[in-house]
Amino acid sequence: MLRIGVIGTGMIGQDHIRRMTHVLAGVRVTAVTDVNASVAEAVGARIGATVHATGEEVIADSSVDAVVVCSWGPTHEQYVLAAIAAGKPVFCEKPLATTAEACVRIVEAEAAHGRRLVQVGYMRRYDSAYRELKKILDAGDIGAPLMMHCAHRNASVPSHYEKEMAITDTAVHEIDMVRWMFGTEIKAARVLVPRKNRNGGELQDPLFLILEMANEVLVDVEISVNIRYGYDIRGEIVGEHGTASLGSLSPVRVRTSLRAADPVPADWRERFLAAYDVEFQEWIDSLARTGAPVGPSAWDGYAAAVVSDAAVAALHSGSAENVELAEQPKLYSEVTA
Ligand code: NAI
Ligand code: ISE
Repeated sequence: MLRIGVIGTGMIGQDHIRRMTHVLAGVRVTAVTDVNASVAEAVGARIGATVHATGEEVIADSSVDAVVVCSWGPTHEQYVLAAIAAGKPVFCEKPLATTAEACVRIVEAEAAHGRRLVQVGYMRRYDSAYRELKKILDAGDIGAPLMMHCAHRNASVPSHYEKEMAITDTAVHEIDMVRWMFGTEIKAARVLVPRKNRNGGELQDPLFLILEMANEVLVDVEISVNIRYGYDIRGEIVGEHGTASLGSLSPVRVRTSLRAADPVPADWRERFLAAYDVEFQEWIDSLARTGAPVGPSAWDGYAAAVVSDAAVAALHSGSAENVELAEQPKLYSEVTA
């Protein structure tokens, strides 16, 4: 039984605690913390976990074998570094850290440790539809890929959401997904700015992100975060002699009052429910098997941060911005999930 300490018991922290407590096998949450102590107390009481005052105490707890970080992005670096220093595996929700420099510090600490400990929460790699898309692509069924069209639509976002977050918080999922899908790096990014959606007030929304892959595939991502009608994730790969796209939003079609409709998920917890389950079960199983994770690595977290930085620079400059990655430490040349 893998014993987990969770740092950050907000929205996604509670969702992951629920799956580790009620859905998945071979795992138990034994310790929690949150800067909002009353939330941590309520969650800890519900599942019978020790409630600590700080993340560092959770990491040091001898009843914790591995750590899950679900606190706000700017706090990730300190907990991931502390877990590496303690030699404990750590699953960190995206982003790995909020700057490329912080991601480098994590990559360097893990490389110095000499063994993988870090996995980053890029759950699309575990979604059955994305996995099927990759299988079709890799089998050559649609020929060599030429382009991919993506849409990442959120019903709404909180008032602290700024236009850069459309890239660093939202499209960062596509940034990771296309690196994995096409098995190659992104070499440049540019951002086009369409007419503003009035649902977002002053926020510049939507944005149109264009990624140039190292193999010349072009990816476009519509990022709309005030679309109101629900959470809608789209992806279509155009190949030399065919296309393949993510399927319908819903496993059912509702016909009523002279209309036929697909129910739309409210948010990511609903759309990626099964993907998060698979992501965590595979993480738990890999730790039980070898003590090391095999999913998205600290290097993947670093690469996503560098591409995000280039895309934010492109948003500000209006031009294409190149992506320059550091030399990859040997630790990361193995294939990941
Ligand atoms: P949230 O605001 O609902 O929860 C974050 C929690 O962390 C809050 O309860 C806050 O009090 C706590 N916290 C902040 N600083 C802390 C610290 N230093 N120590 C302990 N607790 C601290 O935010 P949400 O939506 O749960 O997001 C958390 C993280 O998960 C973010 O990095 C976000 O990007 C990521 N996320 C990933 C998703 C995915 O699809 N993979 C979906 C939603 C969030
Ligand atoms: C959120 O943090 C997530 O990670 C969701 O998957 C994404 O769709 C949303 O835009 C982010 O704010």
